[in-house]
Amino acid sequence: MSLENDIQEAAELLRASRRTVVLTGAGISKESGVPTFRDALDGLWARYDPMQLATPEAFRRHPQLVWDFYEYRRSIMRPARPNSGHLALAALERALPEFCIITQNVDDLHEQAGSQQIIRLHGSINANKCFAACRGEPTSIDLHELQAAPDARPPACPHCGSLVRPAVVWFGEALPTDALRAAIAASAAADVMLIVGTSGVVQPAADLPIYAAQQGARLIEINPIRSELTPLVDRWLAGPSGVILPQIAAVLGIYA
Ligand code: BV8
Repeated sequence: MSLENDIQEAAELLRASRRTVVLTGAGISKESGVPTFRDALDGLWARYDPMQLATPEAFRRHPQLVWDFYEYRRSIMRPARPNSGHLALAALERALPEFCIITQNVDDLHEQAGSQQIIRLHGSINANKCFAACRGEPTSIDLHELQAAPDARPPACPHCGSLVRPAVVWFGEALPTDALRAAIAASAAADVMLIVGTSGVVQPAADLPIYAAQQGARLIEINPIRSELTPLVDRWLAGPSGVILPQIAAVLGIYA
């Protein structure tokens, strides 16, 4: 089937869908200039594997290196703006009956694009918390409120003196219970799941399409290349989400 026919069919499935869920990964932010998790990072960070840095063990062992890694990624994300893929999803949410995004991403481009119903599986790179969770999990820390040594890398928790860390879910850490529970429930109730820009490698997010398919949902993947999830889906639309999502929305007469 041609890509044009697949886009038409995807639009028809969305038009008929009462409950639509979108699982997004780093690929949807690629056209905003945010490298995906598996893109080789450039400069100083080219020789590091994010998988080795995004862990509590790495932070315990090399707190300044891991803190600097996140400051580097924050510096890349700061100027990034939503691309036409993010904007198309926000427009689809406004037009379709029940619509939510489950994101693996730690950037805030879905929020910037105007999406409202967002389940964040892996936290936010723009937030920070106490590594010791001294006032419960999460003990959120606003860097602007730090009096003592705000430029320390990493800063110290103003309550207990422990290290401040990015409020993201590292490998080996449990996902937020409420978010994972909501994501599983939304996936199991969906008529259609769009799977956008994810390699489908990271668990337990990669299981969500299985929950959807088990309850009869139609799965539509948007990714320029095959992923671990492609064998599961009803339709794989091979291309960039910043191009394909607006085309799907346009078939429905929906424009960002
Ligand atoms: C946990 C925050 C348990 C940090 C991230 C089985 C069950 C449970 C766990 C495991 C399991 N097997 C293995 C595990 C452990 C591990 C895991 O999954 N490892 C993998 C590598 C095998 N999982 C965990 O550790 C999770 N925790 O399960 O805990 C537990 C329970 C109780 C108590 C204690 C512990 C935690 C996982 C969360 C990790 N944190 N992010 C940070 O960002 O720094 S995940 C991180 O990687 C990203 O956030 C992102 O979510 C993920 C990368 O995935 P993608 O988003 O898919 O990105 P990727 O680069 O891989 O792919 C991009 C895709 O986009 C590509 O396919 C590309 O083709 C496509 N693309 C490119 N351009 C475009 C495009 N698509 C569309 N348009 C384009 N233009």
